[in-house]
Amino acid sequence: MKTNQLELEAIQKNIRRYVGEGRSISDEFITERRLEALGELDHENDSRQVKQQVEKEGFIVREGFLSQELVERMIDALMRIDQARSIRQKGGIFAVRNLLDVCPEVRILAESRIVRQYVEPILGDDFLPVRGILFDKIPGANWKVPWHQDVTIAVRGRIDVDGFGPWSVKAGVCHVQPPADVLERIVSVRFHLDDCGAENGALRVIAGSHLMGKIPEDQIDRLRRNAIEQVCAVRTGGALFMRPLLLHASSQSVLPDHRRVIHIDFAGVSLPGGLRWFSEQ
Ligand SMILES: O=C(O)CCC(=O)C(=O)O
Repeated sequence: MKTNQLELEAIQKNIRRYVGEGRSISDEFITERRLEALGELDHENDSRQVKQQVEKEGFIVREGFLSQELVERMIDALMRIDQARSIRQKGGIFAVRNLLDVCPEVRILAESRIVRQYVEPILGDDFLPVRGILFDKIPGANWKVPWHQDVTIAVRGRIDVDGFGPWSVKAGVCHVQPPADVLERIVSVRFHLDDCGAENGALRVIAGSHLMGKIPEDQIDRLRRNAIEQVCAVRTGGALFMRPLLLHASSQSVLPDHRRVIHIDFAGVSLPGGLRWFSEQ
């Protein structure tokens, strides 16, 4: 997406309007205006393609989704998060959970028009951002994950409802495995804040595996041995759209740099029996 000139013009227009209205200009304000400007462009054809690939293959990469300026703004915003909220390994931060609640700029991103333009064709017009996580990999706080599907969701509290379980608690937040039809109404968008290739812990995926429902754990290994994996390399500013039921894994990074990804789940379904998504507002 080569939007810089149009983006800048729209931002200038919006900033003049807001200053005229006597509103003050904060970091969050500028981020919001930049995202607003991106959302004023027409992404209809591209978002249709994204929807088709997400349905068929379970994932697609879109490079240049966020401008370099927006990436830098998001990194600054992440650095302002209270350190106590992050998850550490040997002193290094490798994850921040509940990102939609602890970083206002991540919520602004999740609720922006540009993101809506891509998520709405996939989930319909009634959807919510329901979980945000920052994943980083750096020497000292490096990690890998084996082949898996994302089968848990974060909820406000435990209510026993048919088809939901087992339950667990992560970082003080209640998690549960919902039935497959709930997971099928979720799409995850992973915004990349650093270049991420095979050496930098990129996600590896098995295309089409999201169509197999919840795969029993003892079948995952056989399945992925008989399948061809694909590496989802994404450059800084790019976004990976994926279904949570897509089989995926990631290796440790062998580079000395950050590998920061803002992972946001969007759901097009409300939960039954009084259950509520954790980040539902
Ligand atoms: O960011 C990664 O490398 C892996 C994250 C992951 O596996 C997940 O979101 O389930």
